[in-house]
Amino acid sequence: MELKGKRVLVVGLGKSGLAAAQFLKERGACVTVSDARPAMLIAELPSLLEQGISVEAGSHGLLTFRRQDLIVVSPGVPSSTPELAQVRALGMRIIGELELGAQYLQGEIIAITGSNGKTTTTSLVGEILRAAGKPTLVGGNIGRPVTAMVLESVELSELGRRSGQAADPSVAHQDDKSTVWSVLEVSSFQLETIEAFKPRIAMVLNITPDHLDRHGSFEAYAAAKARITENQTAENYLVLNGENKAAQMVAANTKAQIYWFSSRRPIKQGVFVHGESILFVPKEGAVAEPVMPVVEVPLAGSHNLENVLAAVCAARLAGVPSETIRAAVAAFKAVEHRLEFVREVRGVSYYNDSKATNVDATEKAIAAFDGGVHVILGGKDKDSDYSTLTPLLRDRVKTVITIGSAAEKIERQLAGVVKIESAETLQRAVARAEELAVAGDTVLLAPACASFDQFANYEERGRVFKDLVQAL
Ligand code: UMA
Repeated sequence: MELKGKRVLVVGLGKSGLAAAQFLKERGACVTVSDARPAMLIAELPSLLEQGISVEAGSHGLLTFRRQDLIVVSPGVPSSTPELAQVRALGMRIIGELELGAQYLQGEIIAITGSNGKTTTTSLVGEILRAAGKPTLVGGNIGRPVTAMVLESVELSELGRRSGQAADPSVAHQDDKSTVWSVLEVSSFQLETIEAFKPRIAMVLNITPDHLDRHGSFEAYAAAKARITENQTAENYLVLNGENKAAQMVAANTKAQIYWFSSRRPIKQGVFVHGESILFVPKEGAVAEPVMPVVEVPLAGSHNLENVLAAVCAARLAGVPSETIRAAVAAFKAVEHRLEFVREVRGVSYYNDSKATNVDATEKAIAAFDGGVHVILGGKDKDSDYSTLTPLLRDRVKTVITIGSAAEKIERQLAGVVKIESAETLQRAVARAEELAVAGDTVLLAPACASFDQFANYEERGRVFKDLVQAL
């Protein structure tokens, strides 16, 4: 893509917008950024202006949008934003930050999407590839914009070339020690605005209801996720969860080679659990290779076992030997805010799963414990149906403690199912949980909601929870 001299508008000035604006500027584009926030809230304003980047703040102006050759949107900006809808109707080119960055990344891409488990799986795949000695970068929705990864991918790739490890250029897709691997966590928001994004290995871990407020329907949300394979060809791989209906449906629309993973039954090509072992079948009809014993998986919960199976599959497809995978998985530590053990206080265990920002994730978090759970639910509602938690709450939960703006809806939908207490704030919720819990119980922050009503993001919510628990 030729950027020199092009007028490019970046919409949204969070992490992605900032990285994209700087990336575009470095490549000679004439860059404007537009953010709905008032100028006084944009800390980077002086430095942007100093770099010669124009800034529109406080609202989006249609004229600014119309004046461009290209528009790059941040993931959090809905495509229904009126100014975007209007210039799209005029035929203007609109891409996301992921698409922009991915066009310039060197080497191969492993892209991981799913409603839950993306971050853990992305981190784990990254760790395994690093353990195998492959030049590896990890980014995307996990927190590092793709445009911010490009420079490092170019440098790593040149380093490999100079050290004489380059592959024979006449052989397509030949992997070698110098191939840079970018492991990207990708969200439905990012996939909505791709054009040519083409991962060597794409993975759909699961698709369950989330972000319905943004996508409008589950079908639209699933369709956005399915775009991960849209540009893949027969040399590429698509790794799918054999036990998740919506993920299975992605198989109908791909040209890539499909690999399945399953924790419940043997499958013909991919990774599955058989007895006490994790096995990989490299090709339909081939003998299953043992990768590692299940007991060596260090993460709690059956959902995490699925994440491990998916990561094993991607790593084998990227050419990592089983012994390396086994050692890297066994050494892997739970990612912060994902069913993270915080502390035991008077026999009560406290877990931080602040990343459980939807009902399905909360369901999985609760299911990781046998019973005696006091769960903190609430935050900003995303048009979710909390009543689907009913059987699990009856089975394993002693108390639901609600916080945030979704509290009333949660209390209404779960009335009569289990004891519910309203705490409003996380601080009061932790204090109340401490009073209610007895030795052997678990206090779990797994809110099933976004955090934005009371916190900057789920990370801040998780850190506040951990601080409160440490102070008990
Ligand atoms: N904004 C506008 N106009 C709008 C909407 C927003 O100008 O109509 C502005 C806001 O005022 C703000 C900026 O856009 O200044 C925020 O942009 P953003 O929401 O895209 O946030 P970033 O900081 O760029 O973070 C994004 C991802 N955020 C979202 O998808 C909401 C981060 O994922 C990601 O880590 C980061 O890019 C780097 O790739 C977060 C997330 O919550 C963790 N993701 C969702 C999830 O995991 O469920 C998808």
